[in-house]
Amino acid sequence: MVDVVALGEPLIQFNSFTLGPLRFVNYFEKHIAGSELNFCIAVIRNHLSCGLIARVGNDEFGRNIIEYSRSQGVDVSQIKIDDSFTGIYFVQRGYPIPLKSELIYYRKGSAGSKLSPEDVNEDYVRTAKLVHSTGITLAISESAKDAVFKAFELAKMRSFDTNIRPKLWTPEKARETILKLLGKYDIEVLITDPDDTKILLGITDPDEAYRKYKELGVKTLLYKLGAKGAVVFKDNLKAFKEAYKVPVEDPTGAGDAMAGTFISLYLQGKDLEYALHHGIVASTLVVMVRGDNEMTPTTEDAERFLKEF
Ligand code: ADP
Ligand code: CKP
Ligand code: MG
Ligand code: MG
Repeated sequence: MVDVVALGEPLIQFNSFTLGPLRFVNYFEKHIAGSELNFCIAVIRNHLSCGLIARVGNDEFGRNIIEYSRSQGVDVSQIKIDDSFTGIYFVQRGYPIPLKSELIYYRKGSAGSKLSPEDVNEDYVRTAKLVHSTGITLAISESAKDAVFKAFELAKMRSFDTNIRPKLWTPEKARETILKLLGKYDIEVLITDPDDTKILLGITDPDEAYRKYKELGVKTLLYKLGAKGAVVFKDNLKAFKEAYKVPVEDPTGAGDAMAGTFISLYLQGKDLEYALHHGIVASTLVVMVRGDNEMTPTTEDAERFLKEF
């Protein structure tokens, strides 16, 4: 039994050691990532337990993901070994947009994309406080999408990060599928941003977005504004926190660190501002390095950051 369950595809990340187009990059640094795994690690750093429902390949990378996840405290009992290969991707940094990264995936047909409803253990999901997934899992395959719907059906409470990846599906398909999910299930915390909201609702204004998402059954909205910071809404409460100005090495994974940190503290009954501030701290540390989850702080380390920085 775990506090939080996440469903998604863990991936091997090859992060460019130097900036620029991949064809000129000679060295890559390996990291373990994937949005929902990053999220789980952030939940755990904030002292709740978390398990990942996923598949990895029967290969060295699959074993690497399981061993790394276990070493970070993730409950790996629901990670299955599949005969397909483990998905990988490369991170191209700082080109053509300075301070931004581009993800180049080699994941079509991967073990992770074979995730299916039969992988969703009913007791495991039912007993968790909250079930989390993202638009990435909805996009990678029909069976993975069905797994998310099944888990959300069984869940006591749900959080969802829209994470629309234009390389994985069209905006039309993303809108149709995500709106179907939001229409069907009440979402305790929705994590999204203006780009995704433009695709989903045709608007970007945070207050207007909250009104519309609320009509769809969203209770709390965590609205990320990239280098500007983030804003959170719940009932009549609204809190904004500016991002910190720090050197950016690779922003990949910042949203997941923020989401997992926020949810973990939210579930522990911390107030919105406390959870938001800790989410901002986690994402700040993550953008400063290559790798999506190594820098995600514990609650105590984030408190030190807030006092001393
Ligand atoms: P995602 O990684 O999901 O795309 P964002 O890009 O909105 O999410 O980033 C999430 C959080 O990470 C932001 O709210 C902010 O706190 C932090 N962040 C992102 N980009 C920067 C940046 N360039 N400088 C400082 N903080 C950043
Ligand atoms: O939205 P974020 O930058 O926080 O997400 C990053 C993750 O799963 C990254 O680990 C990558 O593997 C992915 O999103 C993805 O599939 O794009
Ligand atoms: Mg971003
Ligand atoms: Mg994101």
